[in-house]
Formats: sequence, structure tokens, C-alpha cells
Amino acid sequence: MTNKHPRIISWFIVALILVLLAACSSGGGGTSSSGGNTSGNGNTSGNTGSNASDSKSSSDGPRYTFRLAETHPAEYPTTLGDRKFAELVNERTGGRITIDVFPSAQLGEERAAIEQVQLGAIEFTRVSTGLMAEFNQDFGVFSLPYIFDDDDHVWRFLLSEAGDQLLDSLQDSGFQGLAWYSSGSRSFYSSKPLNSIEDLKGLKIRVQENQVNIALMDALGASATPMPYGEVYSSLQTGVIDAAENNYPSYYSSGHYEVAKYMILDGHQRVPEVLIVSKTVWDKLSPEDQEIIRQSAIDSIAYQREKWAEFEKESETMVRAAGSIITEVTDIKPWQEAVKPVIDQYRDKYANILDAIDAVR
Ligand code: GTR
Repeated sequence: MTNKHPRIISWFIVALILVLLAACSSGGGGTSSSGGNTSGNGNTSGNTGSNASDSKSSSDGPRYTFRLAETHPAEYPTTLGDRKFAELVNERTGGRITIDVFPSAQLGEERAAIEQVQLGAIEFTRVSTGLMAEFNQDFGVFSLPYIFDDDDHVWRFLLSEAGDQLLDSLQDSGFQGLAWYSSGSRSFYSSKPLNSIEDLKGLKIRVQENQVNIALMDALGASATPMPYGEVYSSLQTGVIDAAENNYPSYYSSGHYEVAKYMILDGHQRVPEVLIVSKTVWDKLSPEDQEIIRQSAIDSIAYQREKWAEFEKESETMVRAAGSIITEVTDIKPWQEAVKPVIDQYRDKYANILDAIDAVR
């Protein structure tokens, strides 16, 4: 009997295989596509589904999943900017490049994140130019007091050729600068009343970690305490420091207003944010991918600025409602006078950049 039906059995097996193959190719493709979606931090999952049908040439090529370190929480305007950037890159590469945004310093404090990006261990980060000053001296210019008239002036400079050159100058330090984001202006806040410039004298004030800030606190008769952003809340609470300084959105979202309810709106600095990528990673990308990434970063700026403007107002309302005591500065001249030695000390070092800033005043 076994010898009688070998042909029938083999035809049956062939038919069975064909049926199975057909089943796999029609239904299986759709369900197994989750393999391309393994990195999942939620923000990209909507895009990956469209990969298969996307025939744009940008969807051909290597697939990457990158990480972007962000110190602020998920709904902060810089994080929203990061996510917009990631979304644009993902769309424009037909889902081939995924950038997962890690908010709330999950990948480490800002300085550590920059170091990791420099090494290529983390691919992207959004940081304050105040922190970049220790990695690229030119960036220290942003910590000089009162060099910009207002936010429009900052943006005229950032979007000028000099601003582009500054982004490119990061190459010498192991990064590629991609785009600038808004960060408003910084003012002092303390657990002690702040009614005038005199009240800063003798205070221990937390600053972003760079040399210019140390000179600035000296000029104000205060003592600078550089420390990571994530340590400021408990340091204010326990009295390790008396004061800190930042914009409204950071003062609010970090909760610093809960432990330092006196704020004086002196607006001493306008320190923009910057989106950077590791040069090690950048150099491995094709020119087409570099272009998509660069353009997506630039195209995310408008969204970040819009969210910034909204959140700046919202945070002011929230801290006022929570009982912060906010002193307006009606005459800024005494402040500008007091910090003049800092400008004098750094004028030569930053002569070219300061000229470019003046040129768009
Ligand atoms: C914020 C900035 C953060 C961080 C922080 C700080 O304005 O957005 O990236 O640098 O200041 O003071 O450390």
C-alpha cells in the first residue's frame, strides 16, 4: 500500500506547501511588521505602519533607531520640539529612521548626556547652550549678560549666517549642531526676598556649569554654585543654595517655585537651546540622510517656538497662582552697570560673535 500511492502523497505535500505559502504571504506580512517597531516609545508607532507601501527613495537604505536625550519632562516645549523633529525624520525616511526621545533626564543629567553624545554612545540630545560652553568655548557667549535686546534679536542672530557657523563650529568638539530652540530669558529666584539687585549680595546661587557664570555671580557680589539641574530642587529645599535662576517654564516645571517663591525679573541672560547629534554618528550617515535630519530639525523650530510662547505664559500664570512673589525691574541700568566687568573681561574673546550680534540689533 505504501508503494501504491507515493505520487499522490507527494502531490498532496506539494499542494499543502503551496497553500501554506499563500496563507503566509497574504496574512503574515501585516502581522509580522511589528518587528520594525520594536524600539517603541509611543511617538513613532503611528508612522511605522506605512513603511511597506511607501515607495519614496528615502525609504530605501539602512534602518536606524537612535536615542535623543532630553532633560525636561515629556510636555515641556523643548521635548515637544524634539518629538516633532523625530516625527518628521521618521515620516521623511518612510519609517527607516526612528529617533526615540527620552525625556526627564532618563539618559542622565545634561552634561553627562553631552559627554555621551560626544562619544557616540547616545546619538542626539537637546541641551542648553549654557552647558555647551564647556565643550565649545564660543558657546560661552550666550551666558554673557544683556547682550540681546529681546527674543526677536536672539532669533535674528541665531538664524543668521553667524548662527549657522556657530552650529557648524561644534564639529571641532565632536558634534554637529542641527537647530536652535527658544528658551526666553533667565531671572533670579530665591527662598529669600528679592526686591533689588542688592538682595543678591552674599547669596549662594546655583548656575549652569560654565566659567562665564562664575564671573557673572562675582560681579553681582554673589557666590556661584555650579551644579546639575536635577539637584537644584533639593539644594534649594535644604538650603545648600539660596537661589537659582532660569526662565518661567523651567522655574515652573521643575517645581523650583515651591521652594524659592521670590523671583526678580532681571532677565540677565538669553541662553538658547540647541539640538545636536554626535559627529561619529553623523559622519556615518549618507548625505541624503544628513539632509533629511538637518532639514527636519530646522522644520521643527516653528513648532517649538509656538509651544514655547504658550508655555511661557502658562507657567507665569501657574507660579503666580501658586503664590510666587514676583518683582518687576523697572530700571535695568544698575544691573547692566554691575555686570559690565564681565563683558569687559570677555569682550576680546568673543569679539567676532559680539559684532555679529550687534549687526542684527
Ligand atoms: C533650562 C534649560 C535646561 C537646563 C536648565 C539649567 O532653561 O532648558 O536644558 O540647562 O535650564 O539651568 O540647567
